[in-house]
Amino acid sequence: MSPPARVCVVGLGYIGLPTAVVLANAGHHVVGFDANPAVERALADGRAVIREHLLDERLAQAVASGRLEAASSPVPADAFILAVPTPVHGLAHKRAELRHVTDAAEAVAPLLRPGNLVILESTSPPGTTERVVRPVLERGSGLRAGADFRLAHCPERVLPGRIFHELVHNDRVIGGVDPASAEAARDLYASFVQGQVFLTDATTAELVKLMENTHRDVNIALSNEFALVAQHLGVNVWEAIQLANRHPRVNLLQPGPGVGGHCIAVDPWFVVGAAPRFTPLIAASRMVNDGMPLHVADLVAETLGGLDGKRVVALGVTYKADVDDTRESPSAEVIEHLRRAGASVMVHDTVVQSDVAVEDLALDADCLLLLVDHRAYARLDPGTIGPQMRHRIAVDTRNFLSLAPWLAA
Ligand code: SAJ
Repeated sequence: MSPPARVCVVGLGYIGLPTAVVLANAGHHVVGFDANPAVERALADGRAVIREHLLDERLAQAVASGRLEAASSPVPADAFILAVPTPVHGLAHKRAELRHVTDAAEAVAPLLRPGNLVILESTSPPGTTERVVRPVLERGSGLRAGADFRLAHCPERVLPGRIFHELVHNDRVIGGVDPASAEAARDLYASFVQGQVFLTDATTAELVKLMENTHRDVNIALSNEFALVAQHLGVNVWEAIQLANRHPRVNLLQPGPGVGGHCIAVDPWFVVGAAPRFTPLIAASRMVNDGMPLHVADLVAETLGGLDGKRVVALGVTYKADVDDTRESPSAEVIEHLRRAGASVMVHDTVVQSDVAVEDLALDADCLLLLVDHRAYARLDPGTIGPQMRHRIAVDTRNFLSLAPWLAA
């Protein structure tokens, strides 16, 4: 598909919208659809409802060029990209919710014509493209995947905050239901991807994506478990990790108050769900990471000598530093534990709300609890915050605040 094509992008979230913009600015004619009408209206006005570095200007450029438009339902196209959410639900062992994927496939199926290409970009359990999307598309179109239309899975690995850079420069893995499907998808991505593109089958591509994020989740769990061990032994885990990482082939990740976001905290469950008998380590790692918010609340309780009636200022509600995404944020769970134990918690987040100053929230507070290492928090001045507080206690779950000035205050 080297010449410009008509592309219909279904799902205009953190991945779909930047992908639609990059495709339009690469010369394709892109029509974007999202189940949320507010997203469609914003796109029609050349605006985004999400925040991402460079998105506003790149989106305005794409809309102004006439190559990116909004639609109230999917439209016929040469290629369809499904970039809809794939959350998990349930309590302990979570299961994939594929409703948005099947809804998107059902909406696209009647529009399919021979020679069309359908790409599932959503991170999905292994087998979703072959066993969920393929039958829905074939049933709804009367066409056969592979023989009549092309079908591939192309996961993304972009880092929020760097999406426009990584969409172009990251290597991509493309998995087709047959080689022709993988090649057709490669031709489309070749119009903007400068990284290397690797072709494989759909299920391998699905598993590759899950392996990338599961690897990270398991390694974060290991560092979180070391944090619990170090605390038990009276060792500074941050110092120990820094020293261990001096080994040329050791790279321990950072402990934290839990693992948030709709990727690292979610994707491992897709692997557990696909092979529960073979994934005790992956499941246990999820449990370790999901146990950190309660551990942080216990740490604050221990430090304050109890939580009832105490005033805590929580800094950071997004799932990680310098992003505005609060989905699956561990901070929310920490705050919930503290409140349930009788503490009153004032919440501040320098990225998602900045109408109140930390100094004001610190008035008569017993504890300052840093949960997210937003860059801006490095500028907090303990000299002005300390005197406001009833007790001068700070709990830093990210080893982020510089120790000397805070200890001095
Ligand atoms: N975290 C730690 N300790 C660490 C690193 C992260 O506690 O050492 C926590 C963060 O605070 C956050 C969570 O883990 O709550 C996830 O953070 P992240 O840095 O992994 O960032 P994500 O989820 O935005 O991006 C990941 C990336 N995947 C990998 O690095 C393998 C990104 O490339 C993926 O595209 C993205 O997931 C995704 O969308 O799948």
